[in-house]
Amino acid sequence: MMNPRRQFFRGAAALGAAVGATVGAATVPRSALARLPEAVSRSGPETAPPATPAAGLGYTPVVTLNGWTLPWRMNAGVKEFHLVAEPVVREMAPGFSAHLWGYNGQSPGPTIEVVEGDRVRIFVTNRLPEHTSIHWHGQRLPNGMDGVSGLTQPAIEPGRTMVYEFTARRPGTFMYHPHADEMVQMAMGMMGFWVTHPRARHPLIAPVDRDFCFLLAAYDIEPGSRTPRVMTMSEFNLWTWNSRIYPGIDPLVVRKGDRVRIRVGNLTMTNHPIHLHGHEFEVTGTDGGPVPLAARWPEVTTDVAVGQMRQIEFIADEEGDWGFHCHKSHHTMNAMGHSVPTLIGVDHTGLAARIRALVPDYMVMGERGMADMGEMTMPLPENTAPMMAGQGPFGAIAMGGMFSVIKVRADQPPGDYRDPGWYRHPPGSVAREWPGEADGSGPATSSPGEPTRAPAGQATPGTARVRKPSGGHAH
Ligand SMILES: [Cu+2]
Repeated sequence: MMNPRRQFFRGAAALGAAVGATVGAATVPRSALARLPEAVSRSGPETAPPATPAAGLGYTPVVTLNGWTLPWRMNAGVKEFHLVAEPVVREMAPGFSAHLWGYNGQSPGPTIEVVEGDRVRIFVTNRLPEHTSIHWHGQRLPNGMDGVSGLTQPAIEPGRTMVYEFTARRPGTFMYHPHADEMVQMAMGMMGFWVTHPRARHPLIAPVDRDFCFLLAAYDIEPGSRTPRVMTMSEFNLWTWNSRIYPGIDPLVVRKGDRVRIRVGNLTMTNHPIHLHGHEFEVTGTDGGPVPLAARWPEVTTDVAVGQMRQIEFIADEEGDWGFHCHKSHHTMNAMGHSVPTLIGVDHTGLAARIRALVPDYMVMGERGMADMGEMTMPLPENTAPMMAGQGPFGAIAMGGMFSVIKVRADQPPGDYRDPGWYRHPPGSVAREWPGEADGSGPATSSPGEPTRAPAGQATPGTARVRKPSGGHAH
């Protein structure tokens, strides 16, 4: 839940309290800490609705999937933020929490949302056991504000606060992350989103009705444990959006006809082809800026390479519950051992019982494929994510990792992000079981619009039956 002190924070903003800290990636004296903007913290993984109503803002506020936007205060025309780098507990899915590092109580950290031309001052307090820094990925800024420890600034030592200040010069989609002991700190979940909205109508940045953002992050957490292995380079077992795994990732709820923007940044060590069902989208921008109109084309999948950001846009004009996921099939699964042998087609008859006499919990997995895993409730170690999970209206969804659902509803009120529940399909619009014999013979009856009956006994495997427009049929 949002910290109730936030209300106080907003009140304090009106007072315009002066901050006496030294500016310029310099250490803030301890005496000045009392006057820093309050470090607002948040513990829950729920998706926070926009903090401010869109009216009067001049832009549609971004919604951070299973995350939130960092409040700021105005101080003599400067937007002031306070980030705290610290150890956090992140619930990745119900029943499974990880010990990560992040910002202000969460991994990823809160989204920083500003407007083109804003003067921005960000205080960064380090409560980690080692030094850190923050790099503002993609921003135009003075070199000394780029956040590369050792190269452009001294590292922020534990217990110290440093301050960054620059003007958000170009509108777009950005992120922030440490540039100090990066391998460890990003493997532990230190990252956050940054959105700069255009100040006025922009020829390449369309107004949208919904604007979502999330970061791709990968973790290697052994089943039953809580802390990521930081040395892992390729064998990750948790593929997350904003450090959440399906079914822990909230749906993206939109109103039919909305123009929807989704911003995605990749801080894993591999690429992720992000795929949308039921609609075509265009890539309208990257962390390099808006894409020229002549360089946009329709897609249903776009690859987000390592260290890249993509913003996609589409008109949500088809009602329903539409899958939205990484197309690498191993990235829509949760923790499992990669050493599980492929057993499809292997006859296990009688084998399990014989092994169970020696190993009581032994279960045979995978001889009919692995879909059974979605329905199986085998004994798991405490604090372990199910490998594939998620119950839908028709049964097990059997997905994990980088998967969510875009819920398009005609009756979803504008600006309402609450989950409307599962889609209620119009009668006759759901794939249905073929009523005939499983061996390929026809159904008992036929009618217009229904599959045509084949005379009993005439169908042979491999025979194609063609139904002509006249309603007759041929063999
Ligand atoms: Cu992927």
